[in-house]
Amino acid sequence: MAETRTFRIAVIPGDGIGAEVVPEGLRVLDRLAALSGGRLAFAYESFPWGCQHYLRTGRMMDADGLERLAGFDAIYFGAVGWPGVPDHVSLWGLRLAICQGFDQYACIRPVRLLPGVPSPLKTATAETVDWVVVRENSEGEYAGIGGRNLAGRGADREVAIQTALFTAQGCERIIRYAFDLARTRRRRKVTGVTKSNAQQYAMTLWDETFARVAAAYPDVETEQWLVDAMAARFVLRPETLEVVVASNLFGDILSDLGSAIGGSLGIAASANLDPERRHPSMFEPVHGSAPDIAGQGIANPVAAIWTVALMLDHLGLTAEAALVMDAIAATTEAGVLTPDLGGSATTREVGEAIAAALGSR
Ligand code: GGG
Repeated sequence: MAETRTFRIAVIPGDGIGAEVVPEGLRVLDRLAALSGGRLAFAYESFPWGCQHYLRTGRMMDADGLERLAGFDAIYFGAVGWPGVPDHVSLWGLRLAICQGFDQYACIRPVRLLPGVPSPLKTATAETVDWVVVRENSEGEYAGIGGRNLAGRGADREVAIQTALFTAQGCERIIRYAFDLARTRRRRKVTGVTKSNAQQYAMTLWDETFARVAAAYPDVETEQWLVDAMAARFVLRPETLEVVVASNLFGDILSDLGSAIGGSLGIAASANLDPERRHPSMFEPVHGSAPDIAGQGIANPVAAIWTVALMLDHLGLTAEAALVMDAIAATTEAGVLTPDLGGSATTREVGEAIAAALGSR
């Protein structure tokens, strides 16, 4: 019998529905291992980090968190944020601490319309809604540089400065990543997105870097768009999009819009990659902790399971990743959907249906 390949996965369910959807992703991984005839195994270690941990210990993750995560093959993350802990404390203390600490500079967010899923766009089809947002994930508007001062003069005279940081190297590496990704897609096309008419320093650096990188990829079609126009284009001409590369904040906003066009935030998956593989990469659904539906067992696990497919791809298990995507599509096509998509299935029922569809393929 072939030797078993064991992948070590750090699991951080986090807050709210993170703890409900992550088990469904693990169910799918376990099913793949069971179907592999001993070829594959996944060894998990779970970390209880998140807002409850913060309320108990004063930290979103333990002080040696990065050291403990460093030896894993991948990190599987749920969601962060819970009422009672300020959102900037929870985000910086966990998700950003890991993404920035491990220099996971490429955040990959595919946008697709799955079979059987209704889109709010009446013209949307699987052919017209199929692109990837590449979000810069290490600097930009998330550099965390700034401060608040002068509150002593009265609340109405306080000042705040929040500075974005754009480096030529930071721009170049994410734009190169986008071009390399475009070479693997049906159309070789990259659209760079900025707001360089208003942001004349940082975003012109991005635009000029984009033009320089583009010159090294003559086989790839390119465009440079302003973010406001790009938001409208997502809705009006989605069929013209293939790989969209944008700064940290713009990429985040555009990918939420893309998720909504794909039917629901409950579907959208993401990968926070260290493409150079110096550190483990982290895989998480795009959605947050959704306190409004947490605990009801109705959160959509598709995003978390699609995220598993992105993780498998990164681990070199491309056939298994394709199997997971096929199983998701078979399940949505069969109408096994959670309430956000107009169905009545529970989180667990959708997870079980996807795991079962793996075995029938
Ligand atoms: N699973 C993603 C998640 O929990 N996101 C929380 C959030 O608020 N993210 C904002 C951001 O990363 O920009």
